[in-house]
Amino acid sequence: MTRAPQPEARGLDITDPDSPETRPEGTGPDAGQLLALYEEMAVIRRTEKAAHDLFMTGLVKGTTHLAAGHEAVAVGASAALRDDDYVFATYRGHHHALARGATPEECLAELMSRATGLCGAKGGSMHLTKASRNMLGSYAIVGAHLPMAVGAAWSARLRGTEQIAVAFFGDGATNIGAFHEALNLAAVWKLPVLFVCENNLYMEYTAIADVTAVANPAADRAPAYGIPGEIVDGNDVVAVREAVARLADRARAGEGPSLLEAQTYRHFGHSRADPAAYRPAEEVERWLKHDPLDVARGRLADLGVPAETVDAADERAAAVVQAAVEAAKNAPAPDPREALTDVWADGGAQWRT
Ligand SMILES: Cc1ncc(C[n+]2csc(CCOP(=O)(O)OP(=O)(O)O)c2C)c(N)n1
Ligand SMILES: [Mg+2]
Repeated sequence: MTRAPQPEARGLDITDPDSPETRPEGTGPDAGQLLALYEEMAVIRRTEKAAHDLFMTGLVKGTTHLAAGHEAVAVGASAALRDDDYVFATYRGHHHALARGATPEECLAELMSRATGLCGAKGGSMHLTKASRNMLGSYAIVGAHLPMAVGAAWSARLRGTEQIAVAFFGDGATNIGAFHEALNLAAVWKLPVLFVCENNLYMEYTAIADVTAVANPAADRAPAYGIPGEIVDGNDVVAVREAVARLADRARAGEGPSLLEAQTYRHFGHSRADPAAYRPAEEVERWLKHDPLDVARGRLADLGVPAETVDAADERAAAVVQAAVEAAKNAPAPDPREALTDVWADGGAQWRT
């Protein structure tokens, strides 16, 4: 099959780190805040690398969809949200669970089916959920959680809480019916929901450009629903934070939903041992040079933060994840008697009878 030309981002050139589009002006975080965001991203990167290594040694069963490369989307967005806002993610959702307060130990234990896992080993890699922090799940059916986010936003509206709901999804979801249904209903009811597409240029093994009629698969669909559709450099934590803060304010103020397309790239294949050989070497190289951690390092240098200070943050992240790997490895398997707990809202299994 002939590959269609790759879509070019509107007004965004990832090869030029100093372009105004990749370094937007405005009220960015101060050095301390940015260093904290950097460290969060470093923890996610190392957790994903650990998940990969544990999978390769047979300690993670099933499959994993790693978000290494997508860190700035989760961390930037989370930094702009209230603690009680609702977050919905996909099977590529480790970064969102971590950004919303799950610990590396909880996540890795869940992947290794340990009793101490985030969901007591009932979820696994594709279903990380931290309900206590309103991270209401990771969903394996492409597009399925967008209408759920609309429901959460509707609930917030009815309760008058000024919470918003954020649905993170991949570029592939933009060709799914549920995406269009969710956008339409959210727009008609002016609900406080933010749709964030993590456009990493590929679905499983197919380039989104090969099967999509418009160049920007999410943002270009927004006008059809009369809502704002923006593109942001998804590898720039500051740019993501700024865009999400602005669109979240809009939603909280009753002005309705928005669609944000965050351009990013996955460092691993789609899942498990996919070597992603279908991606052109030049494309991979270009995106790896635009690594979210390096972009943040560049911004920290601009703010006068010495490289050793950033290295120290990396070392702290490495120590946290190393300790998490050990703790998860040493954690017990779940008790079979727990198999039917926490499968229903009241924690019981009465619904079965
Ligand atoms: C409704 C549905 N169709 C097909 C699949 C199989 N599938 C799993 S992941 C995936 C690719 C989705 O790509 P994208 O939305 O771009 O997300 P990414 O994996 O790039 O994060 C597909 C087709 C599925 N899980 N659900
Ligand atoms: Mg994709």
